Amino acid sequence: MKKEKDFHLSDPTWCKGCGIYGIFAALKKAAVTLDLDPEELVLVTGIGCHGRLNNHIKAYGFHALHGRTLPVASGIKLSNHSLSVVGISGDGDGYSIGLGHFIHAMRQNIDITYLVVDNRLYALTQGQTSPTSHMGYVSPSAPYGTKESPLDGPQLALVSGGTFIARGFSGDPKQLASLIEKGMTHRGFSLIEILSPCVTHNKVITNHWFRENITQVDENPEFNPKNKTQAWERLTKGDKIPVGLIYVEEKPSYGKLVLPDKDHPLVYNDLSLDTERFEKIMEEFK
Ligand SMILES: Cc1ncc(C[n+]2csc(CCOP(=O)(O)OP(=O)(O)O)c2C)c(N)n1
Ligand code: SF4
Repeated sequence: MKKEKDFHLSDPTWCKGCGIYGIFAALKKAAVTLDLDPEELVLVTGIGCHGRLNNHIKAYGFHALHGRTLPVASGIKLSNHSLSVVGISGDGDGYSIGLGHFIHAMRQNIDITYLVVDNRLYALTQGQTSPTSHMGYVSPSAPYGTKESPLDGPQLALVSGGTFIARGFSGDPKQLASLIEKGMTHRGFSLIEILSPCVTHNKVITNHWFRENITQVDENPEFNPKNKTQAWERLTKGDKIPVGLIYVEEKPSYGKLVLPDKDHPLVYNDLSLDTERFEKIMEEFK
């Protein structure tokens, strides 16, 4: 059995107190609980402070273009389905430039886990307004205050056909690790949005603010995450931000539907190169 230190490649350099440290801890914990080997895990990240997560975790890593986490993660999973693939985006990366991919990956139900680090701004580029920034947020890109309503990722996921929708908080890495484990065990697309303070640029939505403004979905014993109506009500009613496993549904994943043939080379993972075919293709492009 591996230990968390087996997934620790190097010490991170995020600002002191940054929420991403909690996500770093939770990811390593989830990998240990799932009894993974580093070579069975792939972390695909976008561009942003969150993007440094794969620099410090011992696993395969792919630092994708800004907003392109999901196409890369989907491609890796569909070409080698034995890997555990985790995509990681920021709220800018995932809900702005990468939003089209988010909706399509959701309805395709590709078997990957997607973590969206929601610090409510573009952190790496110095705190500009992002799609989840609150109305009135004064930022370098909105000096008179943000005039747009924020986007809610889990709400969008539910109406886009998401089959596993959860929200965690970087200040509770134990619960977050358990949500990541459940997401990675789910056979289909799993979204885990992670509330995570940016202590350097966000002086309003702080760690304390998140603690004061979240509510646990399982506090209500009547809540059933398999009930879509209840999930929608939980996501849209009330003043507090629901945290926990919000919705889960069993549905065949994209991989199961497109690769039903057990003898298909991708299914038994024979990724050896068919040299003859490859040379023929290359010849056509000469
Ligand atoms: C195509 C493209 N557009 C814009 C940028 C500039 N850029 C780099 S990171 C970033 C936003 C980062 O915000 P987010 O995705 O929320 O990540 P965070 O830094 O908050 O973790 C932007 C706009 C880029 N690298 N590539
Ligand atoms: S700028 Fe914000 S998100 Fe980036 S490392 Fe610092 S605290 Fe974390």
